[in-house]
Amino acid sequence: MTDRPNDQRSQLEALYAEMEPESLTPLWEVLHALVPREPDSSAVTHRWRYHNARAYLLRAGDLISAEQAERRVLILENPGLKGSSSATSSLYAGLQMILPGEVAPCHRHSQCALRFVMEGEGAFTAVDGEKAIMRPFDLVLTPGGQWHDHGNPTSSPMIWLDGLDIPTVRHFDAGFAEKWQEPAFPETAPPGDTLARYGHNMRPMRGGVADRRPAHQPLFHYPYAEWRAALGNMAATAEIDPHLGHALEFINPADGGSIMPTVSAHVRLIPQGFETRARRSTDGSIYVVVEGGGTALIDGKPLDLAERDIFIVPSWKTVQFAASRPLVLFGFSDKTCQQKLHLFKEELL
Ligand code: 1HN
Repeated sequence: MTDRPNDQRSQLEALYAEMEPESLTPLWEVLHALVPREPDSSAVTHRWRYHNARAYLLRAGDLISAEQAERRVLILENPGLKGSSSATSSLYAGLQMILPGEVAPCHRHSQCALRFVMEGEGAFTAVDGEKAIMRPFDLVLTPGGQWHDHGNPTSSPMIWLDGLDIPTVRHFDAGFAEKWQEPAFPETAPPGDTLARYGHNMRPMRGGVADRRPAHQPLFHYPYAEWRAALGNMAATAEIDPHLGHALEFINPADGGSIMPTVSAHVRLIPQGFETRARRSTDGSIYVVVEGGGTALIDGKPLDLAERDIFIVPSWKTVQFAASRPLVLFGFSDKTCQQKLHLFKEELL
């Protein structure tokens, strides 16, 4: 009687071994893992202390130039996704440093990138030949397919967080990249030109003449001074969302949608003493602590938060924030990409 299952098992194993060279494998051995009852991310909750990462980045700065490295970046690799260069299953994050006088040479690629400035003032990212002069906590985009180079004409190191949709593009095997023939793209417009034209809920009106900027993705600079003022005004006047705190999403002025086709980004302010209600969503997220401090309770485990910490909340893990001081967060995720695929889900607990 007990022979039968063993017999079945050994015959199945023999079948698998014979099929294997022909690249045939049994679904019934993996079905539950392929189609889990609910998301079961390999990504884990993790926090990087900015000052620790910064020290390693400065050491790398003594050893390799931005030009030699092409981009001098320490990847924030999720410990649950080792070897994948991913921070969440769909997004990459890294800390990039550019030292005084350095340039990071011009290139373009299918992948969309955002920069969130951590430290320094006055270096630039040039997008299709127009510089965005960067200040702490500015958000700068280099949308897919747009030429970009970075430079630091100041006397201090400049450090920012890079966020890219690298794992998403890799998933689709749809990425192209090329280098520009010179380190910098020729200047096409004065710094701030696009922000002036597209950054104020308006856009240039033209009688059928195409604009210099791509119609689907014109704006690429969201200065801290502007988003922080908007968030402060909201916190002073609006009723607080019990799950999010005061939260504002960055939008693309071309269509009112997310900042880029694969990436959504937002900022939030959680007042001192406020505790958000538990919430979970399918978009694994990367956060930066911009101001203040407190605790993130992720899947019941407390994570202490200090200024400039960077942390991951994986897909479908419940999260609650408690602010011991007014807590300002920047966060980004693949929410818009999931929404386009009708996959996004959130649960308010
Ligand atoms: C990239 O283009 C930048 O332009 C930074 O600063 C990080 C990581 C992988 C691929 C391209 C940049 C990147 C990247």
